Amino acid sequence: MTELVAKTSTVTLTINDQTVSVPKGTTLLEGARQLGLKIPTLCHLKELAPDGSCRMCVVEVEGGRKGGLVTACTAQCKDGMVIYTDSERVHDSRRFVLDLLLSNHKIDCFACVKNGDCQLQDYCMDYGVERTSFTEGKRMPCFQEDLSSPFFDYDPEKCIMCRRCSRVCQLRQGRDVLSLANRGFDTKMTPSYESSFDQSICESCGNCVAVCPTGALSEKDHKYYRKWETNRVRTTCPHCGTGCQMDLIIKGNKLVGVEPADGAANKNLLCVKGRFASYKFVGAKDRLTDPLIKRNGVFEKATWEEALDLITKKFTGIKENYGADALAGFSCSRATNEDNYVFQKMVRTVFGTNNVDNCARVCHSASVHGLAHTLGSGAMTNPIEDITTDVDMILLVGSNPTEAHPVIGAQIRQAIQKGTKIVVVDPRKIDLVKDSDIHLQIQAGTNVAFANGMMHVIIKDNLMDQQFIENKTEGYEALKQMVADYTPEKVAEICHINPDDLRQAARMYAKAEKAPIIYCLGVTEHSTGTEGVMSMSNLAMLVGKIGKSGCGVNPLRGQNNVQGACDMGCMPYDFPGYQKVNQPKVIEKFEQAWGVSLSRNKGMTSTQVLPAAAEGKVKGIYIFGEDPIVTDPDTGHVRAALENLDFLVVQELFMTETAAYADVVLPGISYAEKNGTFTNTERRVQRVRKAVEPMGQAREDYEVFCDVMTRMGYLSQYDSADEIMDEIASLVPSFGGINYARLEEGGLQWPCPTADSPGTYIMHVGQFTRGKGLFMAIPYKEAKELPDETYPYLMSTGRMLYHYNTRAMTGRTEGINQIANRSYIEINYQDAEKLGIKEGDKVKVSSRRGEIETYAAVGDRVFPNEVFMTFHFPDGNVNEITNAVFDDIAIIPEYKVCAVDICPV
Ligand SMILES: Nc1nc2c(c(=O)[nH]1)N[C@H]1C(S)=C(S)[C@@H](COP(=O)(O)OP(=O)(O)OC[C@H]3O[C@@H](n4cnc5c(=O)[nH]c(N)nc54)[C@H](O)[C@@H]3O)O[C@H]1N2
Ligand SMILES: Nc1nc2c(c(=O)[nH]1)N[C@H]1C(S)=C(S)[C@@H](COP(=O)(O)OP(=O)(O)OC[C@H]3O[C@@H](n4cnc5c(=O)[nH]c(N)nc54)[C@H](O)[C@@H]3O)O[C@H]1N2
Ligand code: SF4
Ligand code: SF4
Ligand code: SF4
Ligand SMILES: [Mo]
Repeated sequence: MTELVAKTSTVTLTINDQTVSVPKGTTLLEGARQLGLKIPTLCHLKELAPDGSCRMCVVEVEGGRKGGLVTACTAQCKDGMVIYTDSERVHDSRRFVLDLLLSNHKIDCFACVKNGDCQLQDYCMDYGVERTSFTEGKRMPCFQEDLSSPFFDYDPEKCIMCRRCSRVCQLRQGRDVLSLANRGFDTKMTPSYESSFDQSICESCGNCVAVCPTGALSEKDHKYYRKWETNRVRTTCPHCGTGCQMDLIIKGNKLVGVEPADGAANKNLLCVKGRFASYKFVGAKDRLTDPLIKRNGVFEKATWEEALDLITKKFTGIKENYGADALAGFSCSRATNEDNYVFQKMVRTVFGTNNVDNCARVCHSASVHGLAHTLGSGAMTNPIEDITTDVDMILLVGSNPTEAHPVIGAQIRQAIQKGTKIVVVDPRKIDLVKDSDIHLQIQAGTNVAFANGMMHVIIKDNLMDQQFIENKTEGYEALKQMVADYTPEKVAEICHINPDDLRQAARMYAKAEKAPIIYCLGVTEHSTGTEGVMSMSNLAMLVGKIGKSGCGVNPLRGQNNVQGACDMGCMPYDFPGYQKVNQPKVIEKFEQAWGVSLSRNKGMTSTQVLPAAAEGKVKGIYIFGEDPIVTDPDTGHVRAALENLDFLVVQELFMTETAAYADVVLPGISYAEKNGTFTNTERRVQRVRKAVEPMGQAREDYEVFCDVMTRMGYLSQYDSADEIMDEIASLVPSFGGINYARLEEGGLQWPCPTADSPGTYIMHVGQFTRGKGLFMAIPYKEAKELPDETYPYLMSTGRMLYHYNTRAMTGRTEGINQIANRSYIEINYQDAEKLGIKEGDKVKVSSRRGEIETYAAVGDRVFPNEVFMTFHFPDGNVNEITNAVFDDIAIIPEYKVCAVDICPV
């Protein structure tokens, strides 16, 4: 039987006198490439079905019909075929194609930014086509250039109509901005309705530009370099947790551009931030280049010696006078695993406290705690590819991936195009709503009620997976009793949705074979965040959709390396690898490995450290790459905390608002200036590679921590980042098989316990990490601050596509600011009318914490009586007015609900 399968599933043929066996269904193009033969293509894209329109890839089939020439991208390999890829006839045909293309191409190579970086030019050289022979009747069209995008230019006269751009935009980015307009000689590739890019729905991802084989679409910054003057370095995007792979383009010691690479998570796609906002900030003029010491309220340049001596003296003094727990460290989820590992080691070994945390606290700490409690691991269960390929439906809860994880968003759009159904659970009409089958526009803060309602319907309709529940879980009876109360009618009232929509969504999810839950901060950033997360795992376990392909509970982690910062133990309760600080065996293990005695005290979360500082219990904080003045809730309380400290150190790329409060500011270095690894949302550890030298006196972040450790009496030194990874692997069982040599071949998904482990694609297969999956019966609780007469609007906060968190990086990319440069508040038409507010009007938004001014964005994206703001902009920073109340378990702030009032200014 197996032999038969083997026989029928491969075919053997001859290509250029070489014999090759390939799986049935392989195209001639793929078959030839397997032999290392290069066949030219202009319209082909490996991720999409063959187009066969440019005819550059023709090859000769011996004895074939139509003169024996076929397009290699569409023709399949057959047994006994004899193929020639470089015969005279093939060359003649290709020359004819190029000749025709040139007849319609503005041959202006000297003035073209893509000179030397152009496939058309390369092929013309290869095939000896210097000019077109179609001089008679040659068309010289006068199409206008479109320079309206802040990031790229379009010159239609260089377009060869290969349709790569429009196919990528439609079928991969899911946007459909570009199409061919007009007919005959007037045919033109153009943004919809012959408008310009800036007037279209273009998202500036640049994925069309990346595939354009000519100078028709080119990056604006390509003006500043010629391909032959540059080097490229493969690395990982420094923005969101998708973990896209990309190449930095380097000229001299300067980054001049980024191009997408074929990574597991992105497969040659990037979003606007990776593509256009990842390089300019690195060489920004206002990068910190020297240590700074504040003297009489003014920062003065200092030597590393002076700065490190002062830090040592102050921190040692605080420790001696007030005890180790008067010190704390906030680590940087933007920095590498290696930096984060050494940072928490510094806090634990020389500060002597477990007061170490990272921005996951204000982000997905609820996922880390909630999923670890119910499943045994707080990480995303299934990989991105698995939950966006061939799944029947997606349950998307409180996640706006087309803006916050755009390359995942694009893959979800691709899935929808191929027939995947999607239920969007979000208080706002996010972009994916228009493609959704059901939109449950629940009121922010009601996730638990929504999930209980879903489970009520599933149990009532007997759609649960009884066998899975019995064999693999515990706690079901209590859950069943609890959700019995949550009738669709009751839930509909709490969530302000239609009960039938809820019924339909529940049935759709339960009946689907493959259906992942994908969720994000709409679930976690609540005073009931951990409960919301556990409600997601309840739901998935009830229908047995976990530990299986195309299913699972999938928190999309936010920052590029927030998964890593947690994995590396930058959390008060966990050593690296989630090994618990409260377990004596674990402490002993780390004491032995690190050769010091370690604190047995429970550490504080960053959200507990700040109030403790305000009370004078915490006296010294070391902040590594975070900006809590901008990003923590209720800025007033953060200010009070930082002002009350005896000593604050901030290690940063820029003079941030938080750095302004520091006593010592140390210059750190960015992802492009260091070697290391980031771990993306799907647990994939990927390399970050040094592309340029740091500026001024700035040094490796981990080296600075080592110096502090050494000065505080614990000798510490690493020669390189890979040495740190080896130490991590020796202490963290799930990293046991990870090292830089293996990472050269691509990323590895932890758990990867041994050198021969391929890593773990899907978690909880067969058995939960915890043993049995735990159902938690969770009743719905209201958010802590709801609208009332004084503050009648429910405000939620979150993100937009173009800016990233504090804008430390995106704000230093001019094109991004051209598109979005001021804060805004999304408000419903009805409310705007009631308040006499028009689009773009300046408004005052106030809460119990304070007031800010911003501009109205009037529409129907939000529900009446609800408003939404982003926290990206320095004008009208919304965290001046958000509510610093917390979830009891993860101590995560309720960024997603507070009560405000609005009035015109
Ligand atoms: N462009 C961009 N991308 C980013 C970032 C960025 O700043 N800019 N930041 C990164 C980071 S750190 C993170 S953590 C991620 C966050 O990524 P997301 O969580 O996707 O982003 P948010 O906009 O904060 O919130 C997501 C959605 O939750 C909805 N929501 C609010 N309250 C509720 C609720 O109670 N229930 C439900 N079901 N939905 C609710 C909001 O309407 C919003 O559409 O993005 C990462 N990616
Ligand atoms: N209202 C509201 N507020 C929110 C949220 C919300 O939804 N609503 N979301 C919250 C969430 S999810 C998050 S994650 C936080 C994010 O909050 P933050 O972590 O404070 O925000 P970032 O802009 O990511 O700041 C990272 C800083 O690290 C620096 N940096 C980057 N790389 C390096 C490096 O390699 N070395 C050094 N030394 N520094 C580096 C950058 O210059 C930048 O200033 O914001 C939270 N705040
Ligand atoms: S930049 Fe992206 S969204 Fe805009 S046209 Fe190109 S592929 Fe489409
Ligand atoms: S703009 Fe570029 S990618 Fe698009 S059809 Fe023209 S040549 Fe092809
Ligand atoms: S999706 Fe995220 S990781 Fe990918 S390019 Fe955009 S910001 Fe970078
Ligand atoms: Mo985040």
